[in-house]
Amino acid sequence: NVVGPTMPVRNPVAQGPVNPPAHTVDGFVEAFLRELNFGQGVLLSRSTVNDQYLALARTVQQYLVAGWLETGARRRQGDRKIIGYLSAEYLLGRQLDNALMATTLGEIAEEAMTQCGLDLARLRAQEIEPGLGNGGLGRLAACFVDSLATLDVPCIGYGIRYEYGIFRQTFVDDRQAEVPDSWLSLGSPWEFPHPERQVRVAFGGRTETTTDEQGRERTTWIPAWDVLGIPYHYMVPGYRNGSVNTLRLWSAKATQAFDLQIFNSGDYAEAVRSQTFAENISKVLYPEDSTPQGKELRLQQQYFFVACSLHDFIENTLPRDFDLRRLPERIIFQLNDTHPVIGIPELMRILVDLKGFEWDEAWDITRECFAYTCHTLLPEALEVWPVELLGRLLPRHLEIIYRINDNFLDEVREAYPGDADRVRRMSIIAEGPQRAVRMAYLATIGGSRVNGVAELQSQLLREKVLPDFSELWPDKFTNITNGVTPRRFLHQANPLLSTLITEAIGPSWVTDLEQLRGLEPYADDAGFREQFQAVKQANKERLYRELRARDGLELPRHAMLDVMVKRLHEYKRQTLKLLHIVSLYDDLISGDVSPADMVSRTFVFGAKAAPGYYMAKEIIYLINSVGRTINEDKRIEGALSVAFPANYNVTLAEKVVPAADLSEQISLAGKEASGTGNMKFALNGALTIGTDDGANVEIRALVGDDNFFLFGLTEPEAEQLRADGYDPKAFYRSDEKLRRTLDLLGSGIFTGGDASASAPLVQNLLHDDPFMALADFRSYLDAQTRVDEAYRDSDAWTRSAILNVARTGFFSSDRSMRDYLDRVWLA
Ligand code: F58
Repeated sequence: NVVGPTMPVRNPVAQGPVNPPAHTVDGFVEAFLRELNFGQGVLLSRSTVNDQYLALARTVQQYLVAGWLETGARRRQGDRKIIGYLSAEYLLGRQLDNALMATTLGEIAEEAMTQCGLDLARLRAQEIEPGLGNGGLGRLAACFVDSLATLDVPCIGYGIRYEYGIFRQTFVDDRQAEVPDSWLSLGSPWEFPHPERQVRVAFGGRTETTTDEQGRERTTWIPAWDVLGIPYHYMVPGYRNGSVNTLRLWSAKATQAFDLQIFNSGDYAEAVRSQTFAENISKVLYPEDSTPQGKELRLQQQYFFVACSLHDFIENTLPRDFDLRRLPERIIFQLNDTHPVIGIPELMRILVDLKGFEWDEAWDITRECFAYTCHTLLPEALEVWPVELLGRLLPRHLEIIYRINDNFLDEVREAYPGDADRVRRMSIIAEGPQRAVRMAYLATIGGSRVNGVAELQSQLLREKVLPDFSELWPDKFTNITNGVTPRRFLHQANPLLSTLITEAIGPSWVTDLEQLRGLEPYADDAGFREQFQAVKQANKERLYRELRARDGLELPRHAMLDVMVKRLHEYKRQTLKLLHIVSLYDDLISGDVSPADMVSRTFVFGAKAAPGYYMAKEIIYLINSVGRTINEDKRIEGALSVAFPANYNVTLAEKVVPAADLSEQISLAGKEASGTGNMKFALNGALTIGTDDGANVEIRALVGDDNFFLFGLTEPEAEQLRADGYDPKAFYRSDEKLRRTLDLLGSGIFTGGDASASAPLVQNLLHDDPFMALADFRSYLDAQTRVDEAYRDSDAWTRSAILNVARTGFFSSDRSMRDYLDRVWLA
């Protein structure tokens, strides 16, 4: 229960880190009890589950810290180039499991907790995951830092320590309601605050230009206000290689807590007004999606974390007298989408205004220090900042952007004499409807490389989004197909499959995922197929237990598990999935198909809608309404059921993905940049029904047409249809099944008899349907019929599932990282 101060302090005066606790159950128990007693200040007998969780987390950290300190020292001594990953989002997921896996402490911790009379699983469940991201983009950043640590590549992940991450989703009367995500409320054992390494970040004010004795113009920025950035460090352990990188997230703090005079006068609210204002900067992650909003604070957030990060690297990470002309040898800042692009003018400001560089030399350095990844194809998702706003918040940066633009447009004029239209098209400054800075253009001009995240998107990026730039600089553009970490999404999330794989091909696939190829012959081995099926069934039951405990959902044990989990967006077409469900329900209640003849399916949805995205919220409402009606209808004898657990997140994904039979990747072709959920499902042996979009294209090429259900318009076909004047009504009129399905959805039977409740979506589909769900409906239904047929032959299905696992090793984020190293960072 209590430990005395018996542990010797090993080398109190040494330079290196002290030794971690012994890698034994006894060593673990002792370290754990010390954390509980001295860290939490409680006895085991009086401790709460939260005390125990916090002590456990700190214990596991003790084993990692030596590697962390040693890695840091090694990095500082060496002169390797560092990857500065700049990302406004990191969707990390729970840390404890990951740390146990990285340190091979899983079994020791389990036994140690048992010896203390505790249940490791219960303590694991106590952790609130840091949801510091919206979806794919934020999760990708988390996968990338995992892979870089595993590859022992020097990387600092820079971002924002939001006090509130992505909102917690609940459903009230089938509609989404958002609750703040107070992930820090019970303590955050994984972070190391460093207030002494605070950085001051300025905003607003004006600039002044003077001429020095040599006749050179020098500009000074006289800001109006400032905030402090406090770094919080997090360990990013590599997989069992002792290497631990750092994630450095910035928290905003007011330069002055309050105005003492005003406070003493009794106006307490006014006394802390400026503090509240400043600290709002890292208060909450903005889940804005449809169009960028919450504008001003968002730009503040972006500049805040980028300014902190650049300062941190140049002043605190580089050796003291480092020659900044050699900066590109030591750092490449990877811009995760346009959110950190303000870093380009910020580095110019540092070099020119603060370090005295000439413009041209500073520009040559800057361009080598940045590279840009674009994660979208939707024009409305490309960030632009009104000139008025940017100039008000960052007057010096706006001047710098103008000068970058002037120089760049001179280059364009020289390359294309007399082509004024091209100059206007390529300008960083959009002239109308309001003057605005196009951040993707700034990133393309100011970076050494631009990449898309899957083959098709990279091609469309060159041809449609940035065609003038790819014509001017064809070599600047490249593709790097996304990947996911096999540690979290296969080894950790799917321990049963992981064991089965290791028994077949040995353990090294975990860091060399192409080895999964070795499973191919097992697809034809009946005994292996049986084991594979048993794993899938066990994973389904694990999910059902979880959904029962977490959401009170009761699901049938034997049904095809048909899963669509991703952000809610019209282009991803959750609506098309809904139409499929309604059409099957129609088959049943009209008597066309008897429940016994239908392949029973359980549909699982997981999706958050951006709070300001009206149509997305209507879609959530209708999924819930349809689901409720179907689940309660006794006539269909449980042939169909729908589960929409609220608050889908990384933690739930780790249970959902391994259980799925069918993965829904049904975006309109040409809209999904890549997708990464699609990769996770295939790697866990789900078959994909999907369009020719994003990384689906590459998944299908690898797994083969026989092991993938393709449907829908291709990107050129969708473009053509749009050009010809897309009329959703025409599809409604000519396809009876579609008509019945939409009529049923709009009839009110799902919405308590109130037809008007489904009208916003139904009318939108009939009259606008911007993502062509009606055009793809027939093809989707046919593909789903093929799915049913395939599923009836469970042996053949399992064979396909195994081949999906065997052939998708390409989608490891380790491979993505090697591609970035080859084509971007060390190119
Ligand atoms: C996603 N973008 C893409 N954005 O949609 C997906 O195809 C891709 O696989 C993934 O990036 C990784 O490359 C994405 O998740 C966001 O979450 C935005 C962040 C900023 C606010 C609006 C949503």
